[in-house]
Amino acid sequence: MSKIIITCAVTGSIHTPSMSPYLPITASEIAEGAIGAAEAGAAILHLHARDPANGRPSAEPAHFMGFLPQIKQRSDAVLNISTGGSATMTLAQRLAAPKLAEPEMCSLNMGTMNFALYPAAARITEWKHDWEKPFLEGSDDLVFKNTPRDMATILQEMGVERGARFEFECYDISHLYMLRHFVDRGLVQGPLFIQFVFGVLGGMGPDPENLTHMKLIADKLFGDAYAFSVLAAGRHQMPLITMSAILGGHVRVGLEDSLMISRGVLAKTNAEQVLKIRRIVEDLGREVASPAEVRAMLGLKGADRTAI
Ligand code: KMH
Ligand code: ZN
Repeated sequence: MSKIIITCAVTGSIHTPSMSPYLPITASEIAEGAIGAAEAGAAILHLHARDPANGRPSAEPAHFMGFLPQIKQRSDAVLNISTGGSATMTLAQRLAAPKLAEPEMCSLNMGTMNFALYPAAARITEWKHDWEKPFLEGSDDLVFKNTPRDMATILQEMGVERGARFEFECYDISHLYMLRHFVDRGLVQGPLFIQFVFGVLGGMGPDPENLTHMKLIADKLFGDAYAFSVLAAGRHQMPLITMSAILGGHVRVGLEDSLMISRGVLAKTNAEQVLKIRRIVEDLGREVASPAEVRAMLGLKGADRTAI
């Protein structure tokens, strides 16, 4: 089995400040969270930005540039900037910071879907900021738009024109066939890094059968031209990424995907989750890949060719 890639998704755009006091919000919190995760063994850092004043998901390049240079200076990890942003953002907003920073990696979401966050609102009794409740409750009538034209635009503007490689976010079997379509169109070249995403309400559920089936279909569609990673939301995170490690896949942790470190216990840092999965996978006999090894595995352009 190949060395295992640990990705850490530091803050995301799903969780809101009232859900955990440990959710990184300011530039220094995001930078410290990312650097701590890298020091713990994360080779790829998946990054979103937030408005430091209230923790709201932000597409502002200035908010990204508040932490990107620090992370680059203080770690060798691969910087992977989300092009997904939040479902509330336009594509132009979602691409503003990635186009400016020209990172080694970007995420690419492989289909339009529902991205339902509203069930979480019912569990919050005290709100820190006015925007949180409507943000979460409004997701019952929100479409996370990723049309083929949107995907082609991202592949062109981030891949062809800026040399980024992709974390292909696949929430469903249909997304694998869409990725195959873009391979056939010549807009995507291997080695492919495919993120199987479980437990988002609007995507596939966190059932182990879905993981084995996603792998079965990805094997059929991509042969040995791909590597898969797994992320799972909330309490499903550790069981499913452990299953990925057993199946020869890679793993993603981070407070973007789960706020917990164990049942009923909030994670205080991203590094805690990195260290937990690192202990598990090393006990299973997997060796953790370094950023340099990940760059070789995924054919990345190198940290010196970013604009950060
Ligand atoms: N939030 C995760 C479920 C993206 O940033 O492009 C998927 C994700 C999407 O990370
Ligand atoms: Zn993300």
